[in-house]
Amino acid sequence: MNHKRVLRLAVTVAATGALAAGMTMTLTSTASAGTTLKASAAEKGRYFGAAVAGQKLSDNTYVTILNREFNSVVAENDMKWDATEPQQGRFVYTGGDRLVSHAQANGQSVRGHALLWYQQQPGWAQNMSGSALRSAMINHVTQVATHFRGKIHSWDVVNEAFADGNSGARRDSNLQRTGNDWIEAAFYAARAADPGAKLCYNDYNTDGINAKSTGIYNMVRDFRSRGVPIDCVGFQSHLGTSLASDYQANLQRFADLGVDVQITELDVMSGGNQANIFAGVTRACMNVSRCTGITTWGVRDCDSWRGSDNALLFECSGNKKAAYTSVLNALNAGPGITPSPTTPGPTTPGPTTPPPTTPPPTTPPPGPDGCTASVSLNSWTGGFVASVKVTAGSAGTNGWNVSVTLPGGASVTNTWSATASGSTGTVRFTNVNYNGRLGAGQVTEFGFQGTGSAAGVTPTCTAS
Ligand code: G2I
Repeated sequence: MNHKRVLRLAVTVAATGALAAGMTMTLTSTASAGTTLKASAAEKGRYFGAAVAGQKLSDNTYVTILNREFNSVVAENDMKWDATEPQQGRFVYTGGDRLVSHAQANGQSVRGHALLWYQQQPGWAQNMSGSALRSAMINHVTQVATHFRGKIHSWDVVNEAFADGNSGARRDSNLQRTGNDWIEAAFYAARAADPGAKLCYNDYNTDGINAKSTGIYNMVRDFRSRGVPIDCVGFQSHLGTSLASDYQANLQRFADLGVDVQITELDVMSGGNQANIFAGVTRACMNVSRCTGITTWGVRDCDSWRGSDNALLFECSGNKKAAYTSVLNALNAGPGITPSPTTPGPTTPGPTTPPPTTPPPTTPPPGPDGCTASVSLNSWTGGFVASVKVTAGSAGTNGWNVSVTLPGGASVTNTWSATASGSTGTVRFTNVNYNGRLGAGQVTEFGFQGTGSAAGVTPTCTAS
């Protein structure tokens, strides 16, 4: 307890100093004191994830770290094309379903990886071309995204479609040879199959402003301008011994196109700079308000595809490495995602409730300004997907409800990260178990899909 009081005092002093220095700053942008990666990321409105190899889910040391530190998971291999459709039209979801169950039991969200990729295709697809391959690949996207519908936070719809080097062009592959529009066709198919999932393009060697990242940037800009349904870009960030000085600027230029960005497969060569590079990547993500989460590609060094590079945050024994501490500190020091403009962050000293990962012994009263909600709509003729941001007021929340009144003829058909009561007229959405407890100014998101039009809906948030 004393320890917490000291930390709060330190936060107050830091905030006062910054205000005195004339900076625009809210309490959400001061230091916090999470003690796990997931708690510290969540305090800043982000997730912290790991790639999971299905066979490791029976390893106790591995699972203990996974559940203690990570609130997002992605299948390292189990949702790829060769794993999910080994023979054409025969779908196998054993590994993917096992990971989703693990995630749901442990309050973790799931990234889907990857619907289409030139590697790890089943043999039958490798041997296909032309219109037969085009229909097989779109069917694959539709079937897999439909199977996991409502369970995936973000899908890597297309992985690694750009060439390395200076061309900035598409990579040659059997997929590319079906026609340059294969990527947008895949995004449209994924949106139709799972309208609630964020749809991402994911690639490597995009760790800064370079020819390859610029090629991708131009594609994303084109997609946004033509309404192709892309919501996010993943930066794998398999890194060596240095970090490009424009790493953050590169994330920011994509964010400025109106997409979220995520660090999706982070690992870093060991050596003198490892901890600094991990911290630099984390800081860059925290400094970009649309950078919604970081995933490391594995849990411990010995789980990594990079073998002797010792590229991750934990030793095989489970011990935390220096890089772990540097990431945790960077998460704690980073700004939170800025609350929406209608919700100025509190400028007075901190929350009197403990941070969200430490359940308070008694239920604190609802905060003076409860919570606020804002909605962003993705609409088409006859339907819509609504993403709702819930921002806690200065006392945080133990739970929340958001009500929306839909126009006549509109109806909610699907909800994620919240529970809906009712489907027409006034519909009330209540937090699920892992996103009800929010720290002061913290943001969480849920969504719903519907038929009809939701134009003009205004959400009302109530905290408990
Ligand atoms: O290559 C690193 C990553 C680059 N970005 C996309 C990711 O999907 C990719 O992950 C790696 C996995 O970490 C490896 O585990 O993708 C590799 C495939 O290209 C995965 O390796 C494969 C082996 O090639 C297979 O022989 C093996 O059966 O892992 C399989 C399962 O252990």
